[in-house]
Amino acid sequence: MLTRIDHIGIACHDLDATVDFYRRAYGFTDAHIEVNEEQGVREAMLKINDAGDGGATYLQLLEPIRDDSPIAKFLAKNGEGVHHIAFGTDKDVQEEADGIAEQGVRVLYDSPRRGSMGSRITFLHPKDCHGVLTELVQAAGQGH
Ligand code: CMX
Ligand code: CO
Repeated sequence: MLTRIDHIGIACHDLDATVDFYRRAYGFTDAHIEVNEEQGVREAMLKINDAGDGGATYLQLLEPIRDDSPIAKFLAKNGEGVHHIAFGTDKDVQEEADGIAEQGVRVLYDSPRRGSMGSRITFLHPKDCHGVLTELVQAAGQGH
């Protein structure tokens, strides 16, 4: 079952400046920064609140580290802004994705990949989700 918003992904040109904006404007100071080579990003997860299922809700700020990455392509086409939404699941993320695929939604990965903070992730095609690129997240240590 999808139990919460795990995060909203936001594409930005300058990660440090964007993190600084969210810190100054809203006081979001709990930031986890990491590089995900496979996804081609340097990213910050800003924690907004804890959630009842042991996970939490974040803003994910994404800066491209390669010109051919999905975030670089998105920025070139649209500029900065909301890139995707991510739902947290309380079960195995592949099992969750298989259930959604039965509704005719294309799942982008054959098997889950590594997301922020040791999570397991997959994506649903935006064209099958009324224009919203949608990520499914199984938080580290959850859903078994
Ligand atoms: N939201 C909504 N629509 C999007 C989109 C987005 N983020 N990205 C692309 N699209 C739309 C485009 O507008 C385009 O529509 P039109 O044909 O009507 O113009 C269509 O999808 C194809 O777009 P494209 O620019 O040609 O891009 P690609 O098909 O090469 O890639 C996608 C799109 C979703 C398959 C690719 O971005 C992807 O694999 N994403 C998953 C991985 C990812 O986004 N990683 C970064 C985040 C990592 C993380 O969250 O941890
Ligand atoms: Co994400």
